[in-house]
Amino acid sequence: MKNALITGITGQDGAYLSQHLLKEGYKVYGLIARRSTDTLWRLNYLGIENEVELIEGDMTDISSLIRAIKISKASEVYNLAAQSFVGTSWSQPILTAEVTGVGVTNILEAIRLLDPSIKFYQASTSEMFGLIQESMQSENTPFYPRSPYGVAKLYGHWITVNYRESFNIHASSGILFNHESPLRGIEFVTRKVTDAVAKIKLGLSDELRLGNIDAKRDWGFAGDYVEAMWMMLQQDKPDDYVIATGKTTTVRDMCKIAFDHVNLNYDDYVIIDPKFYRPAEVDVLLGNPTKAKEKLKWEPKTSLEDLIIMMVDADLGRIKKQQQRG
Ligand code: NAP
Ligand code: F7E
Repeated sequence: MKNALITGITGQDGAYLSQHLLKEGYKVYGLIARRSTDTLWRLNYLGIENEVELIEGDMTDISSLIRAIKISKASEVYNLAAQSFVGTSWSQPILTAEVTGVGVTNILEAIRLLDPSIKFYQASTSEMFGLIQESMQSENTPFYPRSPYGVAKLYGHWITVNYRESFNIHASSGILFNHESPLRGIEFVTRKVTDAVAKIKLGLSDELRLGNIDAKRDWGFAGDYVEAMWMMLQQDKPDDYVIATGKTTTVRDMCKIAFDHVNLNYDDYVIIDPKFYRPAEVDVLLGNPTKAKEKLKWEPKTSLEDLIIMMVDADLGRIKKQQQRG
């Protein structure tokens, strides 16, 4: 049996990746940061809370990472932990740099010191392309990050490449475009929309305040994307891969899909609120997943329509349950 360690196990991707690795027969360990509230709701939602082993630790505390690697005896480490909300990265730029950027070096150092044969996955992002330099972004497109988050992730990406080249570590960087699910944090635009649509439909709200709805994103389903992470670590050689659908859609059209699903007109409820504009915007992202298709045999399985409908239905179900509980 193989052991895996996931940092960020309580996040959206951490939950789906745990589920996938359990299905593949792994013993799954997760790094869990100390918080004053319960962070296990996603593992709970998937019914796997008791199937994973949690080890306390923090990306900014290298001794806790060394401890987690020793306890887990992991042969694969998936680094998903991050301050991952772009908006917050302007109000907490230094925390974002320390967790999302330097945190990657902390875990790579822990691997280098303990056992450089451990395979490593870094959760890189399409935000590194930012102000896009090519209309479709691939592994060869130059980067131009537009937020403190994007800048921190670019550091994480290059330090991963550097440890691969300097120390021969099997370290891969997945450049993942936006991926969503019913487990997405409520601050991200898709979930903000699907939650609001459910509340409006059930008479609990009558408006949805958004920022730049002309922004375009290449959105996929998180459940599909975690499979690509695992596939990268099963390759003979480490590498960088773009994971995307190859389709881009405006926030406005994504809203339409969500409202249409419950027979409402988005125009009657969406209010543009400049409070949600960003100091520097990433206007459009569109990924080219050809390399992942050819080398990993990975393909996205879920359309944006199916994804948004899945999320609206999950939010409707959640809110109805809460109402029944009173
Ligand atoms: P998420 O839901 O925000 O999860 C982030 C995880 O990081 C949570 O488990 C969080 O723990 C943990 N974390 C935050 N600060 C930490 C710290 N100082 N020490 C230890 N753990 C810490 O993010 P996600 O959507 O699953 O994304 C997973 C990774 O992929 C992230 O690195 C993200 O930046 C990257 N990414 C995401 C997307 C996307 O579209 N989802 C696309 C490209 C890349 P708590 O629960 O305790 O806060
Ligand atoms: O914004 C616009 C916003 O916050 C998408 C993270 O997982 O994916 C995510 O980052 C777009 C932006 O995701 C609102 O301005 C309009 O153009 O859902 P988001 P993101 O910033 O693309 C990447 C790949 C990551 O790596 C990140 O970790 O939607 N938008 N109005 C809004 N966005 C939000 N959040 N809220 C609004 O009201």
